[in-house]
Amino acid sequence: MAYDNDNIFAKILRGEIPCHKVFENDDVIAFMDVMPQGPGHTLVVPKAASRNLLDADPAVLGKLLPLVQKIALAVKEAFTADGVSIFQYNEAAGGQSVFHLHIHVVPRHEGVPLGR
Ligand code: DGP
Repeated sequence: MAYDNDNIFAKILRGEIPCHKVFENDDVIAFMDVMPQGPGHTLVVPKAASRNLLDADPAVLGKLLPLVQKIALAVKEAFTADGVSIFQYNEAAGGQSVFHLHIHVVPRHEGVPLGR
């Protein structure tokens, strides 16, 4: 399926819609999820246009994972978490609702059940 330039994350990347930004460099932006599974739920969003992991440029993916690691470590420390869930969905059938590649980073604490 084709990339839709009017998806909500494309609008955030263009600065048309506000977000609570926690990190930005030339390749990615990271901001807080508006429907968090728990405190500190952060989304890491590559600036390059792709619907999801399935159509992403491997060069983009190569830069993305080290940044996900960096942001996950920062979020884990900021929220004094015991662990971190890192996940993403592909296409509606795979659970995706916003069709611009993004990685969920959710701090987790011992004894607190996972959201979903
Ligand atoms: P999914 O496509 O299923 O991986 O989830 C998309 C996530 O994006 C979901 O957790 C809610 C979040 N979200 C949707 N709209 C907005 C928005 O306008 N701003 C922010 N910060 N997050 C959003």
